[in-house]
Amino acid sequence: TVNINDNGTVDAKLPSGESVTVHLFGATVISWKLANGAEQLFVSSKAILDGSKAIRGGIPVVFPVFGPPPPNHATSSLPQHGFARSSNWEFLGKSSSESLGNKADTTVKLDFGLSSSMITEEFRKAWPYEFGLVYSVTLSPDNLETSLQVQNKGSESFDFHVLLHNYFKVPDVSKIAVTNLQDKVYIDKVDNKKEKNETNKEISITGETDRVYLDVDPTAPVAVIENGQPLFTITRKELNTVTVWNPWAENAKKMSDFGDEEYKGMVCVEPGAVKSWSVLEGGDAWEVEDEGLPTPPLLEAEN
Ligand code: TA6
Repeated sequence: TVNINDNGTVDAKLPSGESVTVHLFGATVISWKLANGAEQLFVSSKAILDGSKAIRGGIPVVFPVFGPPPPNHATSSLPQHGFARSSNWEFLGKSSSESLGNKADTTVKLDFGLSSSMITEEFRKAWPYEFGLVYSVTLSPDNLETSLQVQNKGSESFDFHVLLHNYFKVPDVSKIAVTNLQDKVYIDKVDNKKEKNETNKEISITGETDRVYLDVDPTAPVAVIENGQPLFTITRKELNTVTVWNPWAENAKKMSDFGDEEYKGMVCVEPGAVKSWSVLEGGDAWEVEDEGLPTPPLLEAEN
């Protein structure tokens, strides 16, 4: 079933019990539950959901710029992480497994759209390109897939970053690690953006962590593990960077929409294409995909 709710959210539930909720503000996935009702995403208890600020948690869609925009660039006067996560998207419709040609009702796909005519005057002035975004959220029993299609509807080419800012809910950040990033070069935003080489097979989070891993083979799954067992496995298509973030205690206190202790229950693992600008010629389109897989056996064991 799919419901369009009057609080600006769209939710879908599979017969087997899994569910997903997407807020039209930013097309932000704010809930993804497994059949046993276990919530997989972190949304701060202090998140603002009235459209006045990007939602603190879930899966914010970052476009057309990741991080603080660079100077002397078409994105320079946009806010950090661009406008997509802070704009009102429209629900384009759903397609369930029958129409996707799969087995009966094991998959539901929700489509959302944002185009240049829908963003605010302020954003359009800041980034005056004609574009169309179609963002798809596909729920099935053991995974959630998000994909973004970018269309250049104008005649001028534009360049952009894309990133899916996944906030994963974890029982205790001090007990988890992120794996499969060994030997990758990363930009350490906690250490003057120095480029470093990852030597750890398992990256534990013991303080403020803000690293952009570069040239990560999209076919190599990145996992969030606990006691050696994967909680989430993130696979990507086209997205060749992975950002790992946890604000830790001091920064958590500085964010009004982030509870002081909440950093202990989350980790961001953010697939993106943010190392360099992707360029889209007038009239062209570009598509990326990301999915985060929980591992039911552990989760069933855990829950
Ligand atoms: O993805 C990591 C990051 O770029 C961090 O540097 C931190 O700024 C985080 O995003 C959250 O950004 P936000 O604008 O949502 O507060």
